[in-house]
Amino acid sequence: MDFWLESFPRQGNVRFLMRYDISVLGLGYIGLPTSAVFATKGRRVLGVDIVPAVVETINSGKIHIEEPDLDLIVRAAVQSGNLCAATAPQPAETFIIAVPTPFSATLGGRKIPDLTFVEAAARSLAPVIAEDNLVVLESTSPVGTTERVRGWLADELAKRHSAINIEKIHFAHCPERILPGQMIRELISNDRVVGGFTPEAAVRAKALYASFCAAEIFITDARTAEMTKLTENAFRDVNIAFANELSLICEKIGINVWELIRLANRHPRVKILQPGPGVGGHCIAVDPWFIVDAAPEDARVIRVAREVNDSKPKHVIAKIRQAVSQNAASGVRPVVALLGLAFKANVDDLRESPAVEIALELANSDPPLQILAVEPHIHSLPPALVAAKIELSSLDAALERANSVVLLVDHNAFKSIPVEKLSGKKLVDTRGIWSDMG
Ligand code: SAJ
Repeated sequence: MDFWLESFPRQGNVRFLMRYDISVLGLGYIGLPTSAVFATKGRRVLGVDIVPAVVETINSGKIHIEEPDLDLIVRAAVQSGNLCAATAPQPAETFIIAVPTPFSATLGGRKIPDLTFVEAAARSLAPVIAEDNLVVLESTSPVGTTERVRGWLADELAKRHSAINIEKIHFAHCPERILPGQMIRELISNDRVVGGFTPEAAVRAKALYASFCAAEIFITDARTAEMTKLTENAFRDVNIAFANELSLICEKIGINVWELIRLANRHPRVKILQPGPGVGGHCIAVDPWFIVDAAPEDARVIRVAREVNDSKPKHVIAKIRQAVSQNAASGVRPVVALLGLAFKANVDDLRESPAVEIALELANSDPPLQILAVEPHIHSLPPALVAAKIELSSLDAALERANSVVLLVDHNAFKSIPVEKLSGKKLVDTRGIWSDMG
């Protein structure tokens, strides 16, 4: 670890500029666990986030997201002195970019990737980068983004008349593969794919991740690594779309889709995923569009799968309206309990959640429906849901008051609801946990 006199952090009257082993840009669902795991392996890590509240929370040893065991490992990392956070990068041996890559606009029905955050992160390195540094792009990105990161940094260095030679900086893509809800375990135990802009960059990146990754690390070029990550998520999306399409077909012809899939999956080479109210989160609902954007004429199955999954919330809304109209017809004022708002089971993450889409659409219908949302993983509702007059309720209170109950997320908390608490209510089960109740 090197020190220069000048700035950060203050030590008496002298200010030191510290060079970290690793600096991680973006302290969200990927950057924070990655930073903490490196820090617990003895690396001196600076996490960088543009949101001051996030930086303060982490520096006080706490976390701003919900993920099993993450609080323990962040607290240990901060207390050891190996992890701290700041709002701007400092010099480091290695920089890891783990910022969001959403889509920005829709063009002819296609969603277009938005690389604004990656570009800003790449350019922000110009004041602190040094020759022989390694820059790793972890954010899931369209093919060619690692090369663009290099281009943005080169451009920024040129603007600053920097003497640093971009040829002497190493660039690699090392996409994360961890599953929310079991991130810490998967960070250590999942195989990784590392793609170098040059073979030397790949070797450097492999050595970096080998410090904590107990599984195999495979080396390739940056473009193949980018496409590998997109392919994994597109594969899952297509498989879920198949299950969602089956659920629509089965509903029409009177077959229990959950039983159907259970039976079909007894074939040794069949592994169908589960239907649901749609596909949410910041990965599977987004990444396949990066492939469609790259080759719109050829990515036909991938595109249709996205459309099938995106259309599922509308179908669920229609089913709920049908249940509610049956309540109304029998003279009862409809009160709808929506069980779950998160994008999937046992997480607090509401990003791109089909459950939120369904809740908002129902609450804003004419005449508006009274909606009780039950989400045990959050303490308050996001402003849009509050504005729509949706009420956050406990499970017991919601089951007491509602005459229609809709299961949107298969949280563990919902799996043990006694049958008698549901009797006499209209039920819509989008996850198949009550499917045997008829
Ligand atoms: N879903 C279904 N049916 C299923 C499985 C999932 O409807 O059978 C829905 C979920 O309810 C959720 C969405 O799909 O709304 C996505 O959930 P997920 O658990 O499939 O995936 P993510 O988004 O939490 O994490 C994925 C993972 N990718 C793959 O499994 C190929 C993870 O390994 C990646 O690291 C992550 O995307 C990412 O960051 O890209």
